Amino acid sequence: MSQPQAKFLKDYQKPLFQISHIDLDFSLAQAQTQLIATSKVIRHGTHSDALVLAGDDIELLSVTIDNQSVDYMQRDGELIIETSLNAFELQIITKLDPEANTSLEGLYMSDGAYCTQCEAEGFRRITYFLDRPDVLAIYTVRIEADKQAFPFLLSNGNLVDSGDSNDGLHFAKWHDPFPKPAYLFALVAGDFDLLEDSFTTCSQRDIKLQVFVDKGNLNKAHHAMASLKKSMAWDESRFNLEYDLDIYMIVAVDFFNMGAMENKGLNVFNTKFVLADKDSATDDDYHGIESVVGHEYFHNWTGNRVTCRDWFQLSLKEGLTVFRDQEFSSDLGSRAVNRIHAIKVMKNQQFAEDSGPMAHPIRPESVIEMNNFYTVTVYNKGAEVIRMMHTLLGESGFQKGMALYFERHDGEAVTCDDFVAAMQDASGIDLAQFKRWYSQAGTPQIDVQEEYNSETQCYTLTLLQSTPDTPDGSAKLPLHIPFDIELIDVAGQSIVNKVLDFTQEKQQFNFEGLEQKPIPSLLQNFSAPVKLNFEYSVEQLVHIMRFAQSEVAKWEASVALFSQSIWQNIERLQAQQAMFIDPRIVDAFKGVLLAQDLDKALMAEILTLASAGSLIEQNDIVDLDNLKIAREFVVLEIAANCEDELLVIVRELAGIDDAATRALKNVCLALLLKVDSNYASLAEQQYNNAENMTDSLAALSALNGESSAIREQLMAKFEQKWLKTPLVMDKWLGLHATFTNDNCIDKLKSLFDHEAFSFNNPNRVRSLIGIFAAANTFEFHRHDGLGYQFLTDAIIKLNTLNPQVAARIITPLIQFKKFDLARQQLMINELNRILTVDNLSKDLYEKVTKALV
Ligand code: B3K
Ligand code: ZN
Repeated sequence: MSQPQAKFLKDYQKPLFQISHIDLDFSLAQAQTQLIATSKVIRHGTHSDALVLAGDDIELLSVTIDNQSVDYMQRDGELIIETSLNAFELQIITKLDPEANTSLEGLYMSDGAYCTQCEAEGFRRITYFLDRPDVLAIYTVRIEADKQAFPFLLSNGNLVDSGDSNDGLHFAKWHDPFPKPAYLFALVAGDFDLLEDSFTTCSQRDIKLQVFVDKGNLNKAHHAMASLKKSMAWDESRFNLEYDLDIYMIVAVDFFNMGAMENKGLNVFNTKFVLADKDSATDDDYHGIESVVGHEYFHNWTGNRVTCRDWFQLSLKEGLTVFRDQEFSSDLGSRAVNRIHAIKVMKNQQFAEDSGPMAHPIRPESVIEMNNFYTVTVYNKGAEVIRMMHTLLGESGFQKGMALYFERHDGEAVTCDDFVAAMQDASGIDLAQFKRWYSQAGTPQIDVQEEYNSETQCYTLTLLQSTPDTPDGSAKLPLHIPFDIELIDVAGQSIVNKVLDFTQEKQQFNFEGLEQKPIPSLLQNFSAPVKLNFEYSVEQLVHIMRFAQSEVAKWEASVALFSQSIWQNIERLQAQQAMFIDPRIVDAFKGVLLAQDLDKALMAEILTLASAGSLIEQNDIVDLDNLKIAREFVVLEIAANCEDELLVIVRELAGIDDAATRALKNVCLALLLKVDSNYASLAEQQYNNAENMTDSLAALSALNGESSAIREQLMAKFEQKWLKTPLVMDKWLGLHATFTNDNCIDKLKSLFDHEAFSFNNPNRVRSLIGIFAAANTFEFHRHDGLGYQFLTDAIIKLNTLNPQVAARIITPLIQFKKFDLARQQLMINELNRILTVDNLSKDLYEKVTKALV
């Protein structure tokens, strides 16, 4: 078999044909689904090339042009039609087998309902088409199916006709007046509970809102509906963007590869991001729902009305829409805490991707399997790049840029360059150098030196930027970096608070008239997605934690204090010296526990001590075994020295019904259990008294550090209670996956046969296997290699079942370069094992071969 080939951005060519309209006529039936697709095709320009359509895994029944049969050829995922006509009607009849489709791309079944997922290239699994985002067509969709089994027949746009047909069938016809690329097409047919509401837009149009959920879940749809209404109001007030169709539908399905999908007027969601009530969903779940509902809604303008010219431009819609959903969450909740979450994703996941074999710029230049590029780089670093433009232009300049972008490009498929041009033209700020962020992979490093001259009273910061080489070979030129700083005096007063414009490889910034050497808080708010190298002293960090104006800076300083202590202890261990923690560090954390004026959610973030996974990302190479010992030591020292304070908080805050309060209390509970396993009784008490999922789960998770009778008992109780609620059982599976115990893997294997688990369902696979590999650091990286083997066996099984999910959970295995040679070899062996699999998917092929280069 030939090896999968890469596609290159530089090879982009405009489509040779345009499809302006398409009528889809679906007959959905259990045994076979038939689709008649009738398109208006127009030749672009004067060429005489054949019409080449993409199609995957579908049975072709007939092809006609203007009602005449035509000659065609089929080869490797393509249908080639020779014709000399310049405008014609093309009709293609295909047969599909949604029941057998476990890839969850194209048309498939989720718990007895038909649904679709077409982004990025899933429409070609439905019919042969110009399946590329720069072909925008007007869709009319007729669906016919059994009335009893599938009472709801949904597609994009407005319902224009419906009724009964023969033999217990019924039909619905939908028309979407907005031309759209095929990836935004959607169809759903099934039986659901329906929550309805409405929203009146700023121009007084009434929009019908519908949330469809599995039968029996109606009471869990209210938070999603409320989030949708908030999103609609927010996009009007902050971005001046109004909804366009008369109806907006969300359908929640349990079988879904990602979080959700922004299909025009008909979003399909993973149930995880719709269903919630306080018994079954945590505070984090509530927050996640609000943010994903917002994200998909915001795509209606950033993605749907203005879409991508080609898939290399994915960040055009994703980076921008993540930025928008982050702003939405920040305007509605705590800006600092939302920022901290975004920073963690960048430092823990995106930095890892950027230093690994899959490193790519936010606009990649070559791709084998597009589904592999829905990454933290394209999404989250993409959002950081938008955020930097926002910093450089300010809110009003940025909004002018957005307005110009829509004025120029509404209804078009465009590039990242078009976006930046609109920002530049509207603001008058030169973004020529800034645009390098789109083409350079890798995490830039900024080395900072400080100097203070007491005679001239001048303080100087010298900044040096460099970006390490990445396997994609992208050029590394100096970037335009907004570098946010605060200078604080010894008394804790703020002297300077500004964003430096850092554009050269090396640049000096002088601050005159300072009577004493100030304490610098650098790269505040993570103002650019870079690594900061600056040797902070303990004293400086403690000062920043106390006095910085920015809450995010306080948190950053706490992370640095904790991390520094761990790296120093790793060195001591390597030199066979006793471990030690500077008492000022303990005091700093105690100070947070005692603080009266700090937001509880921020306190919780500070006390959530950096995970092993996030520590690994701070250095190029890591001594994992000593990291484990050093981290346990430092955590224990902090917790043990704060035992009384922790106890007070856990006792005093118990039972208070507020998310931030719960977060703080629960992180303190977890720390107490590190001090003394006798505190397990506190966790047990909390579990038994809990009136919400956040507290139940926090109790179990605090007990997850070691095996105990209480843990066993409560896990069994939880299982019994929630056995029939899949989303909650995912949490239970996740607890097993993060159990830090030698027997963890054996237990996980035995759970493959549990009724709550299925390899066919991505949520289950992520909970049991994905979380293990991504978060159970020391069990995954066991010396005997059993962790790697466990993951690899699952990946091989998923290769045929669901290649997208297989390629997603492989991430920790391809990032092996940070570890010792023995571990590296074990990981490489497993990757080689994957390479020998028959019919290896393009998804896995791309990642494994890049890792093994
Ligand atoms: N655009 C979709 C992701 C599609 C994933 C394709 N493998 C969800 C989102 O970003 O909103
Ligand atoms: Zn998105």
